[in-house]
Amino acid sequence: MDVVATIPYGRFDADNNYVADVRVRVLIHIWKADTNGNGRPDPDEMMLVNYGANWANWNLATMAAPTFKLGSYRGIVVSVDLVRGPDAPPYAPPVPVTVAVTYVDTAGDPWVSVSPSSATIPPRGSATFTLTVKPPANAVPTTYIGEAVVTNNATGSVNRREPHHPPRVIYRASAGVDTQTHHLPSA
Ligand SMILES: [Ca+2]
Ligand SMILES: [Ca+2]
Repeated sequence: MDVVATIPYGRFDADNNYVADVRVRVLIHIWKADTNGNGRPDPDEMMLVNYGANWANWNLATMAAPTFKLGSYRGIVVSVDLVRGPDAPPYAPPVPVTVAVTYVDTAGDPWVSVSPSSATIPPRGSATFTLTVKPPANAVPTTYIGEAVVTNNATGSVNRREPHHPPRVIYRASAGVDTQTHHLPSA
């Protein structure tokens, strides 16, 4: 997840003297719990994940694997503050702030099908799955990246493999222990 907060450059250095008037910072926190029950994330209820605090009219903060880090905590809090610089006027008028949050998640790919969709693999056995990719005729000609996700129904473990061009995933299981390897042979 990326968060970018921006203010107009004219508010950052209105007189162009290279001394900042007002700058913007951006912070990402995890709100662990509403300990005092007031419905709001208070400072002592949050832990800092990342921040951007450069002397600029915009800042970026990133958070990797936000869903995993959030876990069962209360929420993710994105906050922006305006900081008076050394050249700040006595009264700083309201400053418009633009905040853009970009979050990329995985989703099923309708272009890809797998056959068979599941298999029972005996100890020390293997199974072969064939992935078929059918991009539509109007697909934008660029590089697409996907991954094959193999879920072990017995252990619940999930293994991911990025299928660059090999069309097959071979799934091997050892008896009783979760030591499967997923071999991706060359196409
Ligand atoms: Ca200035
Ligand atoms: Ca609270």
